[in-house]
Amino acid sequence: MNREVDLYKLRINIDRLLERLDDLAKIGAIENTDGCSRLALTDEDKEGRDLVVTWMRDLGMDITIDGIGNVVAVWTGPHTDPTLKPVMTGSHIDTVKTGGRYDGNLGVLAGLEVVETLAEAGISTRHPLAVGFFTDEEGSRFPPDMLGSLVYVGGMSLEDGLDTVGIDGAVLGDELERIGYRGGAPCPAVAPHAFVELHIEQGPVLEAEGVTIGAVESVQGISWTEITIKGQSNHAGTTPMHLRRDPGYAAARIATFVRELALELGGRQVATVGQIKLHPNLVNVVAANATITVDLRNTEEAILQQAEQRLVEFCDRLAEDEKVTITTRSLARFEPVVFDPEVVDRVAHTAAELGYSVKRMPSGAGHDAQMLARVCPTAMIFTPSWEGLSHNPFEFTAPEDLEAGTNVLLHVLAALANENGYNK
Ligand code: HGY
Ligand code: MN
Ligand code: MN
Repeated sequence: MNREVDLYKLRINIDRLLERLDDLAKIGAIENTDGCSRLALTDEDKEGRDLVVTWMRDLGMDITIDGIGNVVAVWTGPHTDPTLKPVMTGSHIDTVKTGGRYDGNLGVLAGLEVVETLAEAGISTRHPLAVGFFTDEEGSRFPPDMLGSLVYVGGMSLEDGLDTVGIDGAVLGDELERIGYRGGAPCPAVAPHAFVELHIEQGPVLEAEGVTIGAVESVQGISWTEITIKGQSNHAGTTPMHLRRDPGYAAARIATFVRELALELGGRQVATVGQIKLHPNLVNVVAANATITVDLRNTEEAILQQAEQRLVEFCDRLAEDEKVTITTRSLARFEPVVFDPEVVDRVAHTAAELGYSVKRMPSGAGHDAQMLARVCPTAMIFTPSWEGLSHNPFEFTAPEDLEAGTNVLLHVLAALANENGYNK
């Protein structure tokens, strides 16, 4: 029996969620901060996976691991129809090297909190509930980002995923084998009934406007390019300026160009140079070569394409002027994604009915939800980020906001899994 009135009054246990967040953050903890470092498929990632799988098992969930290491746990309550497709939530537990404890981790642990809250209340949903974590969402070790969920929905073949070479030369499939998470469940997976991801905003908007919940309507387009510049190594003291073919200088020009380009295009255009490597990287040597990464993003696909084209043209001119050779390699390219309006409405209405302030907004960051949106009705829930900080060990979201986001997740998932629109 589904005691709907009880369901409506149900709220999550924030202390239990905070404790799990704390326990997971201890793995790969970054000294003197609350952050953690668990790059995809490292020993720390394995340890984090093992802990979350243990919690899934303790909740009596049915766990599957697929060929790219995505882990999905399914919960069926006493009155669940196991033949129905699960309503799914989840995110990622891999982090960037200087990560916070909430990015991704909140979405996975909030999913477990929802299951535990329903189970202890003796309330089950018609559709099963699934909680997953996807491999290599960050993509900073093995580009592109959202690699695991991309394979999960069939956007990348399993073989290509496994053959991906990391920035450290490691092969993804070997690392997956090494940590014992190369599973047997098929990729792509059977699409869930719906997918909702809870995530910190990782930006300044909700905090600046004093809003508790973001009803995320879309994710902006992403373009990652690795640019390799080859010049001529030479003596820093003896080489006249007009004889130099200096990749270090060329890399610096690209970095300033993309900043100026973003400011010129305006709107939501952003541009980031996150990585610059010089070789031999010595104080008295004109570099032989340089590698630089450029991350361009925009909510408008056409403008993102314009930005990419301007970068190509700039590099062509620069190569000629500086007598260097410039080659580029795309590391990630995803068009903007619009979430399912009905699910977004459900997030917004649920937040309001629970008494939280809510704002409809786009996501600046990439998320696994943008891949699940290819195969089922999908949306996201945001909670505020302190000072908009993320991909930074000092990332923080207040407990009351974590609680609010997880309560919204509980009731959105329950409504979708009961299809009774009880809180439409
Ligand atoms: O790059 C991103 O937006 C995400 O953190 N992977
Ligand atoms: Mn994330
Ligand atoms: Mn991230």
